[in-house]
Amino acid sequence: MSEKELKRLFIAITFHPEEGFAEKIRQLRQCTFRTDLVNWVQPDLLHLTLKFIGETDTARMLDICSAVEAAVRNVDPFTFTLDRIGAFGSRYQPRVIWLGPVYTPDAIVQLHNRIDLNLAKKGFPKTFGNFVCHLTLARIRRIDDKSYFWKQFEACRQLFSETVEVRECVLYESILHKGYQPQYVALEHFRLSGKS
Ligand code: 3AM
Repeated sequence: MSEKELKRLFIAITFHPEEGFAEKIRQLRQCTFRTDLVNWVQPDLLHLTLKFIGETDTARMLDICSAVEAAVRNVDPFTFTLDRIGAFGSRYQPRVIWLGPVYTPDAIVQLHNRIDLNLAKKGFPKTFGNFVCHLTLARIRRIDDKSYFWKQFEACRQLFSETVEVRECVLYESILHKGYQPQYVALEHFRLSGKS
């Protein structure tokens, strides 16, 4: 029997930064020092994850594609705003700096739910816990001066107001490179076809 080919897969919405975004990130980066261990995500890798699928036999790609196709069928494209920064982890140990919406539109929650449900029907495990709509900006390994970090972070609360136009979902392969940024390869695009 031939060996399985595995790919690390996830479904996401690609983020296309507007002019001025890089400058806002530069300001936000002043929360951390050069000596801290923080990996800022390269702008061209930014995305909103809708569903992490994980290591998957490529023989199952057809099932994934038909599940996502069905999930986006008859769904209208929509727009929303990313205007809130947050951090996963605790105040003592922040782990991820993210950008999300103050008001999460129902449309994105429904899109996540539809994809999750359709994949579950094909035997993929359902996502555990609530879907938190966010764009990961940085992953933190160590911050030495946390009070400085939080003070600067608070100063950046009103910094962002980024428009996201959701016209398609993308099936990505994530290729991990030890010590470097991952590589994301777009394998399939699924257009939100609209109701008419
Ligand atoms: O861009 P974010 O951070 O939202 O965190 C990973 C990233 O999402 C997430 O999948 C996206 C592409 O790598 N991810 C990685 N491993 C995961 C796991 N085991 C995971 N999500 C859930 N469970």
